[in-house]
Amino acid sequence: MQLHEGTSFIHPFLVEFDLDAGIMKNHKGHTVRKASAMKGHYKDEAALDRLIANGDPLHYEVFECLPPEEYGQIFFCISKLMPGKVGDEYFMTKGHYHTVAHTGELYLCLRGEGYMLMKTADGQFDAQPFYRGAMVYCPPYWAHRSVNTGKEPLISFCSYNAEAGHNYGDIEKEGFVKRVLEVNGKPVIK
Ligand code: S6P
Ligand code: ZN
Repeated sequence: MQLHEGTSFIHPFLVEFDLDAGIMKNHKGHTVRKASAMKGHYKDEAALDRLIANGDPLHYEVFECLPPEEYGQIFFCISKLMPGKVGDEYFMTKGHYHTVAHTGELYLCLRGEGYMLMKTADGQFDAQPFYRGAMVYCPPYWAHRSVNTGKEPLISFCSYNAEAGHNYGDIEKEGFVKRVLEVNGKPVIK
C-alpha cells in the first residue's frame, strides 16, 4: 500500500448518535456557546445583554469527531441550536468562512426548522431552508450561519474537509448581509 505524504493511515471506526437529542455519543470535540459568546452578532445588543444577565442561557453546542487534520480526512459534527430570540432576531450561530476558503460543507437537517444563511466576501447572499430531511450544500468560498426559527432545537449533521478550519474574524467585521427576524409572528429574512 502506498501512502500519500501528509495523509495518515488510520483504521475504520464507528460513531453513534442520538439523532433526536442531537448528541454524538463518543465525540472528540465539544463546543458550547452561551449567549455571552454571541456579542457583536445581534442587531439588538441591549436585548443580548439582558439575556446574558438573565442566566446566560445555552445558545448552541456542537459535538465533533476529529480525525487527523490532514488532506483527505473528513471532520464531521452534530450541532444543536436552541430555540429563542434576541429581541426580534432568532437564535443563530456565529457563522464563519473556512480558513481554507476553497472547502465546502454538507449540512443535513435532522430535526427542527430554520435557515442556513450563506454569503461571499464580495457580498453575494443565499438562504436555504432547514427542515427534517433537507440537506444544504454549502460550496467553497461561502460563509455559513444556521438560524433556528422553530420552537424546538435545530439539529443538523455536518461534514467538511479536515483541513478547512474556521475563520470567524471576517464575519465579525463584515456581518452577514441579512438577518432573520420575527415579524407578525413569522420569520422574515431582511
Ligand atoms: C464547521 C461547521 C460547524 C460549525 C457549527 C457552529 O465547519 O460549520 O461545525 O462550527 O455549526 O457554528 P460556528 O459558526 O459557531 O462555528
Ligand atoms: Zn463550516
